[in-house]
Amino acid sequence: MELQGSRVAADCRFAIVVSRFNAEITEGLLAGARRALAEAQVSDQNVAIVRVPGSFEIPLVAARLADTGAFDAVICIGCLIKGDTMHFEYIASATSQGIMDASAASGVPIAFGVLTTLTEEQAYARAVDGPDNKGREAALAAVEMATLFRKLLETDFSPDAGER
Ligand code: DLZ
Repeated sequence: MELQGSRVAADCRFAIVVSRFNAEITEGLLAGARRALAEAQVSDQNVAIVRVPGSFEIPLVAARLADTGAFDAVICIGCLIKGDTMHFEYIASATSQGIMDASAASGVPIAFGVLTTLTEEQAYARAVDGPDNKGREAALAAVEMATLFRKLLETDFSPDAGER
């Protein structure tokens, strides 16, 4: 048996958590994510967008949204740019671990669209319209995982399932 998700998620529901910190970049990532969802035939009414102050706040809100059971997947969007202090390291580590923990605890796929770059130029290059947009990549992963999870729910994995 081989299983994988699909590129079309017309009947799936998604939540996008977007950080306002570095908003010029996160809005570009959000636009990329929304375009990818539209290409996957996800209607706007099946997409909830929730804004938070910074990346550090993303995991808690992603966990809350996942726990509602209303969404097939959650997409996290943020932008951390390395500064002169240790802030970057702490927030990047807490955010990525928190998102992973939220996904594991809820059982809901949560895609990681949080940039962690050394410079602003690197961040802008990953937020422009096109195939390299990391919000787009996160949304495509969310579509694939959401549709895969639907298939996993419907699949009978018992050893004699094929004989029925
Ligand atoms: C404080 C802070 C700093 C220094 N840098 C960033 C950043 O590059 N990207 C980002 O998303 N958020 C940053 N923040 C804000 C924190 O994520 C958080 O919102 C605050 O520490 C308040 O909890």
